[in-house]
Amino acid sequence: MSKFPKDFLWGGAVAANQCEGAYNLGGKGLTSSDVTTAGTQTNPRYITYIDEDGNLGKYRQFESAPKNITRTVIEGEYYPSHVAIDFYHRYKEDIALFAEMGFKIFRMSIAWSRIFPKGIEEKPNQEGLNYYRNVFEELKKYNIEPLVTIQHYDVPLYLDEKLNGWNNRETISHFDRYVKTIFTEYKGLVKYWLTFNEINSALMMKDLIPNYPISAIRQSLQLLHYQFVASARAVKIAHEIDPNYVVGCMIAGGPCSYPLTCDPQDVILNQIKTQESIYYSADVMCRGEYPYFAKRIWNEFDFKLEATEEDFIDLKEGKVDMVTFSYYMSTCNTTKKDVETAGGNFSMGAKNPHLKYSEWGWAIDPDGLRYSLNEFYARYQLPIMVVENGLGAIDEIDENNEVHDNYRIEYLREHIKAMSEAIEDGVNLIAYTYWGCIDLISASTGEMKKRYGFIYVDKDNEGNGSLDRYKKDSFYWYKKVIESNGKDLEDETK
Ligand code: BGP
Repeated sequence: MSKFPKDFLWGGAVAANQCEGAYNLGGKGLTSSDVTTAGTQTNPRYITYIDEDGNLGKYRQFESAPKNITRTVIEGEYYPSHVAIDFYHRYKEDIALFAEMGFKIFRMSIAWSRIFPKGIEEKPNQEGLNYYRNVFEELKKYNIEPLVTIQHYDVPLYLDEKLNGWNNRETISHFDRYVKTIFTEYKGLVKYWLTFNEINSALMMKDLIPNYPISAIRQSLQLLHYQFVASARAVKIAHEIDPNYVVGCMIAGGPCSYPLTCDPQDVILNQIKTQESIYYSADVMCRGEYPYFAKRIWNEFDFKLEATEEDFIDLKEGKVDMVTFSYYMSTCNTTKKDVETAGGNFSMGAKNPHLKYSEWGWAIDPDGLRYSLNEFYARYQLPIMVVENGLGAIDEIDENNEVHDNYRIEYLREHIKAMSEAIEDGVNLIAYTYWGCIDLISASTGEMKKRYGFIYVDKDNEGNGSLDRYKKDSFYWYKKVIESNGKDLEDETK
């Protein structure tokens, strides 16, 4: 007997800036991704700009920008988002492949700058609205439910440059207009929405970047407040427009970091880190108010929150309907010095001697997924979706255009088992969208070589390739998993 409920939503996930391409077509405005070059596992990505005197330059992503510059596209540089995997033109072919696997749900994002090219216009861009309508209608043809992220690391560049993006309270009103537009436009076509992708990642940068300035931490805390308010307002607007809309928060990583040792100091540190990186954000969005430990965090960074009475009312009235999160790995915290550290998209932490690591150094920990599901459910008692999980690996395509990715099948099988255990534990898990169900651009490195997909896309790190699609072994395997509702996890390719 399958442990998964019969209406469990199996599917996959992508994001606009990592798959669409067509960065300047259909009236779309530039976004921050469009001025970010490709990196590798060892080389950083750069952001390109022009300064006041007309000189062109670039600075490392996540580092502070030079003064008086305008971010811009520079000829001769390679920007992976510009063509990506050209989902913009090939969505019909790709959706047909998802349907062949039996997807019930497909997570994608809307690029804000396709709807409002600069972010600040009064009227939306009709071509952008039409594009997503066509995609949703195509999904509907196959009874695939869209799950739409409203902002997936993709702010209109103009709004970011001129208004200072989410550092400015004014951005909330532009976001209000954006969400009102899409909630009205796509009523009846979309049911599930996520406001901000990995909203809590803003607070993880300080552990990722050495010597991260305290002023940047304060800035992140304020920026997060504006996003919390914008998200809560979006929940309210959604419910006013259609009471059937289900809106979720999207948290990076589960609450599954471990103390490296049983030294109480490590345990306390681990608790503090989990509060800071996960619950600070998730509590506001699920419970409608800042948690009791928020003041300690604010005091630690000597931070004074700029907030209005109305903000707190919005937070209270705009609690999310479900919890969703991305889960790739667990981490370890310790007060000990000189420990080996691990890789990861955000929180790296100490290396766990009990776990194996991916080619990119990310811990592989299916039990951590079961643990996270239980922790989230115990705390919020809301329906849960795992909206990102997957293995980024180097795939080899052979002369028959086959990819034997049994390592991916292995990864996935263990994580599906963990989810089924969590369901048996009593967790109300309703959906699973595997990240990068079709190969796409890596968010952290900008590479193509780091592949997650069930579908291989012929393209390399430099942007060469036919963009043709090929089914990997995992494609057939996942199809069987969906058909059997998570019961048949055997790998016959072995
Ligand atoms: C998450 C992002 C995704 C995605 C994923 C995998 O943090 O929400 O956009 O890319 O990580 O990371 P990467 O692409 O760096 O392998």
